[in-house]
Amino acid sequence: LLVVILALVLGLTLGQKAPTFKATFIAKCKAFNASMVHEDDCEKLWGVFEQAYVGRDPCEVPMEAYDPLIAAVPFKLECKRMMFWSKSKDVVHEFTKKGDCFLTLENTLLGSVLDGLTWCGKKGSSETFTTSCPGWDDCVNNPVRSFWNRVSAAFADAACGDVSAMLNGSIATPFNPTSVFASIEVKRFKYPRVKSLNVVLVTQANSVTNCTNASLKDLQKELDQGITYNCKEVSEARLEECSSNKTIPCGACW
Ligand code: N1C
Repeated sequence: LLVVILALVLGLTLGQKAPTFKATFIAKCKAFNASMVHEDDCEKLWGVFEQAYVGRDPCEVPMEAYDPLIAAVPFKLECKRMMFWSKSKDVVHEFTKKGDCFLTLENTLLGSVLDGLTWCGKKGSSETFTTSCPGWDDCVNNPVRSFWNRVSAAFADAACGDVSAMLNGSIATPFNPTSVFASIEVKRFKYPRVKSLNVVLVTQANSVTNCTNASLKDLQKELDQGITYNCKEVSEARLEECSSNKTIPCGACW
């Protein structure tokens, strides 16, 4: 009997049509913060979002196409606790799950709804496609890349005080000029709104990089005059300890 039930459930699950991109967007929007977002707000937001790319050539969507979306969702967050990252997505989100220490873009409505998704439009169509869309590097003005560029710019514009950034110490160039962090976010940090940039360089046993890395010198040169720069090497093991051990207070990990 168990086998039959299992087979039935599995068959049903597999047989189900994948939810449309719109349905995923709305469901993730509603799930984000039920108390903050009204149900019809998510429907409205979808309308503003799809305007950016629907009916357009998927290589001709500039970041400005998302200006109305950004205007519709102002960042109402504590600017002092913002965390940026580059090539360290998994470890940073594992760490911010701990709770109230830091906020990443994925802790905001737009970041959480669109994280992990792919979408594009087509000339002469009013549909949203999720397959055969241009990849990140296939063309500069693709819908996904332009979205992250635009929303990251807005996120960086909202930062204030002491800003943190988790960078990857296991690669030769933790501050890569082509990354969103380097090409968009750092350029938007302005003194005196932003007082300091505190780099957490995540290291592993086989790490190739430390805080003296040449690309981090470039980062310091890029910073608006007046912003204090700090860098600290923190092992991935230590970060994991901090995420799992709730007795380590916020801010005491490094
Ligand atoms: O290019 P990156 O890193 O430097 O971008 C990370 C940087 C962070 O500080 C975020 O604020 O830019 C923001 N950001 C995201 O929050 C984000 N979530 C998911 C940028 N990109 C984001 N993604 C996806 O990760 C996006 O689709 C793109 O492909 C990667 C970029 O990650 P990266 O190169 O490690």
